[in-house]
Amino acid sequence: MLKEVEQFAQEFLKFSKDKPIRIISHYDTDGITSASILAKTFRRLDKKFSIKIVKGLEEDTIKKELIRQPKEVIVFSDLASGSLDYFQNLKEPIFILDHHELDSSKLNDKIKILNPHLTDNPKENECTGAGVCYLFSKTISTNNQDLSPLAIIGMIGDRHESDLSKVNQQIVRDTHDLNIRKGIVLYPATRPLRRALEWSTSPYIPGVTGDGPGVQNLLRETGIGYDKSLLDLSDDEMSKLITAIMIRRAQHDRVEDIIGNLYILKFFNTKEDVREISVLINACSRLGYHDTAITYCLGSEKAKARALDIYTEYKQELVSGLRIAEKMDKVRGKGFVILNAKDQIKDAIVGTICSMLSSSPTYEEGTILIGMAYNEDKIKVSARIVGREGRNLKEVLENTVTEFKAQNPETIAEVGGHHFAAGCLVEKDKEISFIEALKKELEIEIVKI
Ligand SMILES: [Mn+2]
Repeated sequence: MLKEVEQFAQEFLKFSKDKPIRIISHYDTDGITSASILAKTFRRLDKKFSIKIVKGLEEDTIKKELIRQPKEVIVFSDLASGSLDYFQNLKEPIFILDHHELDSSKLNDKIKILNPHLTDNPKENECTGAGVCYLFSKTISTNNQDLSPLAIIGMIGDRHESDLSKVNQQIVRDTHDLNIRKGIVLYPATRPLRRALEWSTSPYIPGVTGDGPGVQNLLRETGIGYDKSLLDLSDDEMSKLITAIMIRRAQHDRVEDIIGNLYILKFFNTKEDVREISVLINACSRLGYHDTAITYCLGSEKAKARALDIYTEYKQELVSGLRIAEKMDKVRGKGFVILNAKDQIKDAIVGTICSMLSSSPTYEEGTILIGMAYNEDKIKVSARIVGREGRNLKEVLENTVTEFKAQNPETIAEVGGHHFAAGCLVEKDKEISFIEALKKELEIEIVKI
């Protein structure tokens, strides 16, 4: 991929010589770390830049950003590969650093793009948005190799940690003060287990997550000291802990689901669990504190303190949201459950809550979980599936919206997502009509089977 990176970097440097840069990046951990790597790189080059963090690239957003041309150079990171339709009539080049799949027939000479899918060996070059940005940055100056921890955080954020590609292995090698160890994927592995267990939302442990006495029982049962961290455990203690958690998660769980690689990194001069950093960045950004997330990545102590406050509040929201979701009245059908939380759960976390419940042993494999929560005059709808097999959730929601549109032609409902996670927004005053359409779609399929 080196050849492609070099060519891209050269073109970029030439084109941005006397121009300020506009970075547009995705709002998840990978997008935030991507933007942070670029920011640091441009700062070191003494270039002027600004950053915009977005949830997705809608036509409106793109139009607004493109107005900045030709005065500014536009760089997209961790997104835009799927938005090539909007770049068919460019007058000035744009630069894209991304790893998402793309339709290469839509490329043109104004679209300058670095993406592993476009290289000779996409499998070897597989990496995240932050990985692509890091390669770019390192090509500009080898001094930027010290930014590899950010690429590692992006890698964990996008879950590339288990089967490392060649490029990812290189990024790991570039990173000093990184330790990788096999173990149970409870985080943070660096702090007392009683804490990690109480706040454990992924894996979600019934009777333990959010349950102080439940945590004590588990630790007493395994004979593990209260203040030990995961990293302190002996092999024997580790296997006792795994058993105790497996018993509580039982049903359709497999050991592989809770075992993985722990990544321990020195960040702000302390040993941190990368999974924890990744979730912290994600929490800040999802709740709208993009600046805090980025300045935290750039090493600001002040941002760190603020990020920790936001993260603590987020964890509390999640744990209480989980409890509410468990107790709530649900619409249950064969193979599906609808949780209509209305205003009891924040819309920003309803998808996460559904993801957590989908990994809990409460529901059978293949069950579709639909979470709904109010967002001002709209309802946020999130769909998740239990396990790895089952219907394509994006299709389920698309069919639902088609049916719903037949009754409500004026709706603005639009679906996003993929096979295993999808979502949409609908008008709040059409709640009942939407649920009817949803039930119809979910039940139809049962008849077909
Ligand atoms: Mn990404």
